[in-house]
Amino acid sequence: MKKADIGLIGLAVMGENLVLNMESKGYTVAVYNRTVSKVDSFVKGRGEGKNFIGTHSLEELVSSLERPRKVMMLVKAGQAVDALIDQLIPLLEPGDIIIDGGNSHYPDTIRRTKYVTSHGLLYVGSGVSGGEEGALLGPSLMPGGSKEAWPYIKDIFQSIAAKVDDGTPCCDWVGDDGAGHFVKMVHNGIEYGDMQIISEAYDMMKRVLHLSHDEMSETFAHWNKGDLDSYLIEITAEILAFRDENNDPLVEKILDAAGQKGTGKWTAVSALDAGIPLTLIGESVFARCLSAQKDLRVSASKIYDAPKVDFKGDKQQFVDDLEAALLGSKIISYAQGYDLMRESAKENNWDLNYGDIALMWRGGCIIRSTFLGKIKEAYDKNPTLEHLMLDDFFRDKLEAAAKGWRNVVATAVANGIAVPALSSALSYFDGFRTADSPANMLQAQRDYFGAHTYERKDGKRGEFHHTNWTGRGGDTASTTYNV
Ligand code: 2AM
Repeated sequence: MKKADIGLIGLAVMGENLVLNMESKGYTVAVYNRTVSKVDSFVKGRGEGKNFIGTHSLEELVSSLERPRKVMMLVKAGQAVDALIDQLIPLLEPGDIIIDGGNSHYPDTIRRTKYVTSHGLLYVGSGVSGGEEGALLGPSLMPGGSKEAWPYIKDIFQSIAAKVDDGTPCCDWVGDDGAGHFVKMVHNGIEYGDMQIISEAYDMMKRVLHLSHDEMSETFAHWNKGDLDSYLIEITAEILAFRDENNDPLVEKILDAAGQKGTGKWTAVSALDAGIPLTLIGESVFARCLSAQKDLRVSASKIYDAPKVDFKGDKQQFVDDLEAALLGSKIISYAQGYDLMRESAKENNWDLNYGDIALMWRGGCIIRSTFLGKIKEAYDKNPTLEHLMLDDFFRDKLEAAAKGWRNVVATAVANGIAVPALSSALSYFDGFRTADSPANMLQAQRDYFGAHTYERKDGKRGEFHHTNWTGRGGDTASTTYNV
């Protein structure tokens, strides 16, 4: 019997769709699932008449595979992955490849790569983005781990991945050990940010401009033809136009308490650990947390006065300003995300290709957009670009957006409307382009109360001074640390 090109464990919806995608590209796939009845129902159901080999044990799965064997897991992140790895190791031979396509946290993938490779096998942790539909029709794939595995899985991965207009697949090797899952995590964080800024713009359109849902939908649809062209803007236009059975906009009936699965939080935590100002994504995570405190907010809304919304400006101009605010904030968010990737790559010894990462996100995934093409161009132009905001194209865009963006934030503040992401992004922009920050005061305070020392503007970097500010503190300096 013909052996399978790859094996898959985990026939939940992502797994099923991914193997259907592989099969449609000419690969034979062996499938296995813990609850084995699912194997038969899949092979006789959606897999009917197709090149699948249904297997009822891990032994059977492994023995049905072409060498080097490639076994991909798409199971619940966490314990299940470790358990499966332990079951697979004795069944596999040196050079065989275990792939984790689930939503694993990257430190786990770093640990598992070490563990699996210590047994002579190869390990790949791959981010898979694009949801169920992406899995079936073309996801964005972000594989990392044992680089020696890449030549063996490259054709399968790139053939099932989404393609951009010129046919380039949204999948390339990301880097060692946990790099693939790390980049997927940052992608999810950026997704949180994009969704939050869009929600804030919608809030302003509704509460400041009193636009109808059709007008809002048309505005987003129009923006989708410009710099903001992206999947999330497109679905926002559709959501705003969607009516329920009573012909009311459904979105207004949805409870404003956001859920989260934790990848945005992981991104923010990584940024805190790495000492990188990832403010927009951080605010987006916290905005979801505040939204979830619905009961508290309802109580507070009864005891605090809200400023009366009063807008006297030009509506169309303000819509244009909102577009500018979204674009400016989006640039900040991606610049911060790339800053985090750069720092984490340094810490983990990953050789990340930032242009390729933009290309992997260009199609297939939730944050797909034409904007990412511009990021790719920036890194193609200068592969060692230190920060996206130092690129000419993005500088010009930020400069052009600033006026409208400031007006949006000022209007929101004056009218008592929370815009945490749009406003913190603007603060970051202003902080970033300011050579002299007020941190001299912080340093003075730290030295005053804790003898933490400071460097001088007229001195050499690395030369620390302590002042006996009160005449009582003595001259002994304490140690300091820099994040
Ligand atoms: P199941 O159908 O037997 O529950 C998503 O939950 C997928 O992960 C499902 O295919 C599920 O299998 C699988 N899964 C969850 N925990 C697992 C485990 N400990 N071992 C193997 N597969 C697991």
